[in-house]
Amino acid sequence: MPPFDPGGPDSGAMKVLALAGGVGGAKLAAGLEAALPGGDLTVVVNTADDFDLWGLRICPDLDTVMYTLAGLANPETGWGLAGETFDSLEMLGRYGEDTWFWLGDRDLATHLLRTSRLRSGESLTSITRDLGRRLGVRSEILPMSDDPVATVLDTPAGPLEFQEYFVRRGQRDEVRGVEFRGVDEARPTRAVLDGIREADAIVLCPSNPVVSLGPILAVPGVGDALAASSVPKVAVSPIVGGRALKGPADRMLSSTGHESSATGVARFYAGLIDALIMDAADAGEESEIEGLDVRPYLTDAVMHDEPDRARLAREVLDVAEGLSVRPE
Ligand code: FO1
Repeated sequence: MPPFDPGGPDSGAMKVLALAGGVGGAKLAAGLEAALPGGDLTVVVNTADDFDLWGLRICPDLDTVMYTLAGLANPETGWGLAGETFDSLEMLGRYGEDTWFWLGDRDLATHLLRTSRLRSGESLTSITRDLGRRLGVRSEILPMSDDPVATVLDTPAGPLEFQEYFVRRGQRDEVRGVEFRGVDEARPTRAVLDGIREADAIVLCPSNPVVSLGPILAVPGVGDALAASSVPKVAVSPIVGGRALKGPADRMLSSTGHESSATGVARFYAGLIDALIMDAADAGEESEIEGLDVRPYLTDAVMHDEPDRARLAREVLDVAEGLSVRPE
């Protein structure tokens, strides 16, 4: 890709819809928010990692995006809150509970309130919007559906629920297959469909294609609405030099029959995306990606800090704008 031109067209006026999972998605969403004026970014978030613990509904990806956009995220882990304490968890341990999932004291407030409001019949969309607003988040954060979906992984140790696999067992099991339990019955929300319809550009954040963006695309009506949209669709590869930037996406792509490479990511999203932003480490794969009818753009796709997020986000918007003025 030619060097980014900060004097290019003004992307500040665009309405962008981003699809995101957890930490990687949240980082690019933060960059996109910085590059767009308030109200112009909608982030549709994976909820198939959600689960119940001690009667509380935990939505890790929604919270990771919300805390990140609120400037409250733990900078070391990317999930949870900065400066968090774990006294409640320690007390649960004293009662003999298995404290494998690190719920912080302040984070618990989010789960308590969300669970209580869900039990009173409020939708996850409405609760998420309100919590985000209360934390001062400018963008719209939307769950992919208000209906529960659960990722269950087929492994040699048997079927594992996502957090069981990811946190409790430290991603050590080989994933042979993936099921999004409940997805066929999950309904798309009006908010997500409106967001897709109103977007000037759609961004697939550098999240795990199989278990983070896969569930969003599998919600009946959502994948179709995204495919039917004629606006530019740009994905950012979470695979750099054949390896996942974070988490098990590389191993999971390979073990589920895909390729752990930028080309593998392009093939995963082929037919949906117009362009793939990939790291310069993957130079040499461009012609294969072009053969999939996906335009490759090489850049530094690793986000170490906030300036990296903002730079990558501006490059994404620049590519989307370039595609929207492209003659047919
Ligand atoms: N990830 C971990 O690796 N270990 C944890 O103990 C953990 C706790 C946790 C608590 C709240 C929250 O919102 C997220 C948390 N995560 C933890 C992250 C999360 O489970 C995963 O990053 C995502 O589900 C994958 O996107």
